[in-house]
Amino acid sequence: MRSTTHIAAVDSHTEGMPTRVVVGGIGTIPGETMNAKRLHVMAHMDGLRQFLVNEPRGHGAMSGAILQPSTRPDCDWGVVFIEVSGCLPMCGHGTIGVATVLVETGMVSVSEPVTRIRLDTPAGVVVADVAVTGGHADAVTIENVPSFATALDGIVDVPGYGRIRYSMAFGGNFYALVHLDEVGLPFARARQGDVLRAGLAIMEAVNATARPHHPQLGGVDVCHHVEFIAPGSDARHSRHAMAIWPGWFDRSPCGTGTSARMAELWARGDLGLNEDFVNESFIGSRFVGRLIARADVQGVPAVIPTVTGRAWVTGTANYLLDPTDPFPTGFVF
Ligand code: PYC
Repeated sequence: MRSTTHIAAVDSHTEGMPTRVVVGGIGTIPGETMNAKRLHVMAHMDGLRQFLVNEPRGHGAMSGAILQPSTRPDCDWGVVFIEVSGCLPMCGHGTIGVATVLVETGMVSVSEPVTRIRLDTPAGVVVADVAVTGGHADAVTIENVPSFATALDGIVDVPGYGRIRYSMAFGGNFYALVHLDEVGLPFARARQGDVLRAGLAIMEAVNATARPHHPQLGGVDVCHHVEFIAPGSDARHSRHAMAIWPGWFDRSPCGTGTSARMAELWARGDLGLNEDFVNESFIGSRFVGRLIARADVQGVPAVIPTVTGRAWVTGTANYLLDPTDPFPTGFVF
């Protein structure tokens, strides 16, 4: 066996969605803040991201998190989120996976019944409260970054679909929120190809005509997620299909998408503080969300969401690169 790269990971899934938690082999990524590290990975280390998430080591819906020393004195660990679509500012299912791995591997000091972990993410500090019994992480509640809506009931012209009504909200990433009825498709996995095509067309049209922009976070200015809301959803219980660039669906209920949806419902006056919001994924797994406080992002009214979900460790692995491997950064199929 020969290898020029050797990366240690603990693999997990959060309500069906994988998080490959990188625990060794990368060293400290340059950058004064976690967002600077994210931008550094995007500019100079993208081959490493691709090596970890693309086939044959990953797959078309792979996601991960690179653990880093925190850049702030008030956090336990730093995290750079990676997935097939790039490096996210924040990832809810990924944070739940990271917190579970940190507890179950003893990489944080564990206390029962709750272990609090403060994480330095590119989008800001995220607090994870892990419910622990006998060393097992039973569930994780994350307190996410300030979330806000930037458009309610906007209209975008989408080639092949016509005028589509959408809302835009930030919950750690920007989300176009679209009722499935708008594109005339059923909430059915059998039609996932059609739903995905509609999602990618909406992303392209929104990014061409009304590209979102975060007022504080550098390099957060694109919509790569369309949350298609299923018929019958309301402000207490919603089902959705989360279409993500360049062409896959979140298997989990999407923590940042749940946060964005709650921010949108709050902006409409349909969801108040301290009310439960159940969000179901395309595969039927669930997160429970809550808005716990108001906030302000440079004059934009915002809310602080919490999201509760579960993750499970699925394996430990060492990912190697043989110098004769013809696919050093893997491939997307
Ligand atoms: O859980 O926030 C999330 C997420 C983003 C993309 C995939 N999952």
